[in-house]
Amino acid sequence: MKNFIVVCCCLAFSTMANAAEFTVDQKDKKFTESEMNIAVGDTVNFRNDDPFSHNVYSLSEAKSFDLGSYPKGESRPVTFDQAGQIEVGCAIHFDMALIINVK
Ligand SMILES: [Cu+2]
Repeated sequence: MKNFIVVCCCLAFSTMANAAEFTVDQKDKKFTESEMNIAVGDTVNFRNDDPFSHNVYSLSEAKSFDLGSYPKGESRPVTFDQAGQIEVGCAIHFDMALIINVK
């Protein structure tokens, strides 16, 4: 029973250690990446690097979210917990687009 508990703790720790964190800037009314590939459990920080507000949202089935609007210098994270293709946009600037492939 003691060994069983030790193994479980190691598994939980390695899963957390494998999760990666990325940052995508919003600069000149564009996402600094147009497409990115990440793994289930990874987090993307969306940072506004323009001198005006941006929004970040997605209506995709694998991850639907709305981070609201926020000003320059602010960053908000999203953890992607399900595999799929996620289309990310800005509700203020309709031609801003980013595809995230979660595998
Ligand atoms: Cu925008």
